[in-house]
Amino acid sequence: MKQATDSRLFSSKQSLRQLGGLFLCAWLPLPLAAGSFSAHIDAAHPVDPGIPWDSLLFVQWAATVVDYRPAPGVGAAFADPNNALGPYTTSVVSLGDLSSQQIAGGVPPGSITLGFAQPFGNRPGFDFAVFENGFAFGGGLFAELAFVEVSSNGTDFARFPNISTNTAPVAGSGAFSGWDMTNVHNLAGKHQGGLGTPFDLSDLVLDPLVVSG
Ligand SMILES: [Ca+2]
Ligand SMILES: [Ca+2]
Repeated sequence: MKQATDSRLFSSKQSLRQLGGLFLCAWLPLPLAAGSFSAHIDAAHPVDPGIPWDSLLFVQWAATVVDYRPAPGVGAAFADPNNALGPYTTSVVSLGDLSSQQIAGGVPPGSITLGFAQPFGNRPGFDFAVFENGFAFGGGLFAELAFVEVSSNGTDFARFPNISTNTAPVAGSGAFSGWDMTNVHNLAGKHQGGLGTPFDLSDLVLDPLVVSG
């Protein structure tokens, strides 16, 4: 992969609630670090730190909506894909949720594809970040996670290798089910709102699509 001009997000099976403008403001203690990766509030982790939206590291934001295909049932108030463009705000666009029946029935998850004005390639360190509006809850994150894919030609998309070893919410996290993000890597949405999840195109150097040019 020489350049990444588009990035595409897919809502995942771990999406628990429809993405929306729900925000809580609460002080919560630092969660116990159980896994190898950053917690949802960790902006200093050596592997995958959340990056504050106002960091000077950011040199451009997504500029164009190439494609937007929400899962069925997304209300009009959350279906404006232009909310994904430009600097981070609390305005959101939803990719939607699938029920277990829909997943079993093969209904595709929601997706959005965004383009950048200045194509970029793999440089030292992280190359871009994705923001979601998850919030801390019960020692974990009320999380809506997404696969992330990139493309240099707009047709072939390489998916970042990713992992979540969670099998259950943080014990006792309550109604919104906080999840332990130290067990999650390379899935968009693993950091709380305002912190972007970083991605390094180096993770894709062995992807067959990249190897084949
Ligand atoms: Ca959300
Ligand atoms: Ca890089």
